[in-house]
Amino acid sequence: MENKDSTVKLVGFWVSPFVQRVRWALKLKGIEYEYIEEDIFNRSHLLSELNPVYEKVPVLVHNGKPLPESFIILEYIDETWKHDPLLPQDPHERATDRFWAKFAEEKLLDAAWIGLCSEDDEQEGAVKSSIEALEKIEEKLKGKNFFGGDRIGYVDIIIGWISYMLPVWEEVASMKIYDPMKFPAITSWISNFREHPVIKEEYLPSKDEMIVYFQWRRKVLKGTFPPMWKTKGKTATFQD
Ligand SMILES: N[C@@H](CCC(=O)N[C@@H](CS)C(=O)NCC(=O)O)C(=O)O
Repeated sequence: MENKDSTVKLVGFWVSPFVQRVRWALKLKGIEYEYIEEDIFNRSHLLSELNPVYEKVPVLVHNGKPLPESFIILEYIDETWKHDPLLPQDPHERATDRFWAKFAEEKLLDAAWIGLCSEDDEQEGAVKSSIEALEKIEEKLKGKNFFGGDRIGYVDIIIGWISYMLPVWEEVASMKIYDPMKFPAITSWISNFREHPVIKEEYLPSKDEMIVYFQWRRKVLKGTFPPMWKTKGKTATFQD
């Protein structure tokens, strides 16, 4: 367990799926930490100091040393507190997990976010692309409780947002990406993930608050992205 002299702080934003990953990882490892809420629309000096390159949350601060970017933070947590590993030990399996995490981020999260913030053809393209990504994830999850098998791990945490945030984006933007009939493996993964004793206990933003927040984000961001389907797949990212 956590060394008494070590301090862990997490700078976050209540509705960020990237911050949520770090919360889950810390909880799965049983690491105590101080949570510091940041107003990302009125950034503090603290965030600019801790993450001068991107000025985004999450930032993990371990013994005074800051680290940004959810993927990197998750790996750092796994390497620092080795019990209850998130990534497999075998190098090829580790690399494969990283592949799926990257795939899900670039092909699903980014596309679904564009879907949330667009309409008409642009939204249609984003929805199509998101469904194609879900099809690949469905194949990968077939016959398994979690991504890596029976234990929850790195990829589950990375794609965990699908289990509670994707339905909100769909509702807010009147789009349909996830169909439980078409994606039975993802459906059972969602229930395994949400019912996991540690995940179940961790904070999640309420659905009502997410709806209000994302309605506002959609309104502000609609039409502000460059047409993604004309830029060779280079997409705008969450919170751009
Ligand atoms: N790739 C980053 C994305 C982090 C990110 O986009 N964070 C958003 C909150 S959801 C943010 O801090 N936005 C503030 C801004 O863009 O100024 C990660 O995985 O940590």
